Amino acid sequence: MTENKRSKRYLITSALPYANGPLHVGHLAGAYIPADIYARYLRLTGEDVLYICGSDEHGAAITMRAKQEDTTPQAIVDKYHETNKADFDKIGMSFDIYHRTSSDLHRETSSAFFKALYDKGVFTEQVSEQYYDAEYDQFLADRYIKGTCPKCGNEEAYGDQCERCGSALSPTDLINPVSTLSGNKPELKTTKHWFLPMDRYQEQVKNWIEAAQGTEKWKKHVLGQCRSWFQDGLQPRSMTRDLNWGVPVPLEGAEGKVLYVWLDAPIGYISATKALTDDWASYWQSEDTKLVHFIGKDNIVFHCIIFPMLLQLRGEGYVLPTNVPANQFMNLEGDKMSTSRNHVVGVSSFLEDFPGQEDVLRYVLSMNMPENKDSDFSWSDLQARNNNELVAILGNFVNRVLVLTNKYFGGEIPEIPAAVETALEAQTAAIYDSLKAFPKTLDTLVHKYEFRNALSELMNVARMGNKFLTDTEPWKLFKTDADTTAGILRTCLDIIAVIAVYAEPFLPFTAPKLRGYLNLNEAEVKAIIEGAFRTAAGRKIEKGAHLFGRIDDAAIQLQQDKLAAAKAANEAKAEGPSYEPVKDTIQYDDFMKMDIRTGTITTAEKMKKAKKLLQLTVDLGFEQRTVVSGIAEHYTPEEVIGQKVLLLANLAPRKLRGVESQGMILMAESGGKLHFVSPGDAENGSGVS
Ligand code: B3M
Ligand code: ZN
Repeated sequence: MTENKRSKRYLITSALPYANGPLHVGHLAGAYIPADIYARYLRLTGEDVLYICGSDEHGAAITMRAKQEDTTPQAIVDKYHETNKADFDKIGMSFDIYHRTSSDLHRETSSAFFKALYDKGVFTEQVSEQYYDAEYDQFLADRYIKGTCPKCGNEEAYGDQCERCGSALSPTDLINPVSTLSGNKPELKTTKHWFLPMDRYQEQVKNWIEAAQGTEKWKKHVLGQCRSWFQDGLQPRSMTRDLNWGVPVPLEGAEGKVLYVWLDAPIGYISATKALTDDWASYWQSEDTKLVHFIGKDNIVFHCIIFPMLLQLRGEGYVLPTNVPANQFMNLEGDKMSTSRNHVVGVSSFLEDFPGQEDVLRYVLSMNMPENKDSDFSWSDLQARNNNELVAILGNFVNRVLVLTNKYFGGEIPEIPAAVETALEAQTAAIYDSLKAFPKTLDTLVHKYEFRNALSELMNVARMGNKFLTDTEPWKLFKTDADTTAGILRTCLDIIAVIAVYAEPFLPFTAPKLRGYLNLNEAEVKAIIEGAFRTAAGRKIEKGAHLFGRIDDAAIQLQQDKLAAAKAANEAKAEGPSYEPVKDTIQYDDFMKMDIRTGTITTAEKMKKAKKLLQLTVDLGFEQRTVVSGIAEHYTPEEVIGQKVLLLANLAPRKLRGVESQGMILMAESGGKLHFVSPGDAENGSGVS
């Protein structure tokens, strides 16, 4: 069906996300939804497909998170492997396996892969000066060191890569490097590592990439990045690290050293395939396999140059990628997505706020996919696409056809007289020509990784149906010509049948509903793919339901407020604590009028219809006081029992929600939280001055 020879089997991978934090919509738009569309489409059209993914559980990103959370790397990866796997599942990612690189199988596979290359003399052993943080007694590689990128001046470049210009770096390339552990200027210390002399193997990779363009054109920005690296000249890169978390280097004298995460992680695709099937070699070591890596643009050098270089050097017939259709980045409301700044839309938080609307998110991300340039996710766009496209076009068309078919014909299209068929042919010829041409158009776009255009073509089929229905007005015609009405609805059902089949890769939660409304079975799905299906008389058509619901302004405003609150919190954090100006000067005598005493809270309870107030009893030693305090949004009653406090004891009593409050507890406000000011070990009733 496409100009390229069809492969016998497809091996599809998505970048293994670091198991160090939750997934957000930018991840989905980058490396996961495009791959899932591709895998689902290939399965739908009868291809042999393996779709591989899993957690990337080594590297500095993990150990730094463990340090931040004062826990172990294993605890971090265990937590986020599970949550990411669950989120992928909830959003319909159809991986054949979601594996993990902290598994024994992966460690054995990557260790053996390294050893085989070592035994072939691929690496050079180098004792060199590396940056070292004396305070942490740790060498600094990758994310443990940052500084100014020598290529673009980005002051936040990491030791292995600059995320702004994409340059592959080594720590010693950085200008003004600092340790991300201590913040200190690192010192240089000698250490031994095994380097991949990429300069030595540049030609073989470069030649392969140029030759690969003859099979399938790579995206311009991908090819451009690779060519610019070749232009600059590849440099030797260390394939081992002084870290205690990762795949131990399987060599004598390599204690305390592990494989570089970007050596072991891509091998994770192979170990995951091994975990999935004993037949893994017929995918990875066969020239009939078409390997396609789906990634974000920051992973290009690793998937287009380093990993293919290692596969070439490994030999054993390992397949090299036919294509690496890397996506660019998706921004959020015009700003780069950032988990650390909480400027993200989390996958799980979206699904909590919009339950059952997985396909709304998939649709919006697909229509905005950053296939060749950065794109932007905005809440207003999500609302507009949902309301004006999914609801108003696809949902509306399907619902009207199902309602009318049930209303006029009890859900079963009757026999249509031959004369009516003939008369209708003139009106519907163009529609059936479009339906016949659509699968080829879609196939070409999907095989060119143009998923936005492919989904637009699918939506155009719904637009065509909607227009046909509106133009023919069967709700008016039925009164005078039931037979023609049946013919019109039958054609609309034929249109819906095509949508029901080809929506599967894009809207996997909606497609089964559509197939259910039309009672399409597997054989009929195949017939539709072969273009040999028409809705025959007597087919039971279900009443159906609204596929999508409108999203109102309030729901969008809530999300925009969440982002604004996160932004404000970041700004507050960035500016450091903001201080209230000191109040006007008072005289000593003014202060001496206040009688502040120490006390202990002995009872506490929430007050009815007053979400901010707790009613407390404070023991002053010489008496018990009832106090109403505005701390209910910061503490539960249980949390404050036994709390030592400072009480302004000679404040005039006042009624709050019907309770007389006899004094005021002194609280310190910081970072939006209220903190008790504790008198330490002073006895209850002690005077404060
Ligand atoms: N974990 C980087 C990333 O999450 C890395 C991908 C590995 S794919 C083998 O963007
Ligand atoms: Zn740079």
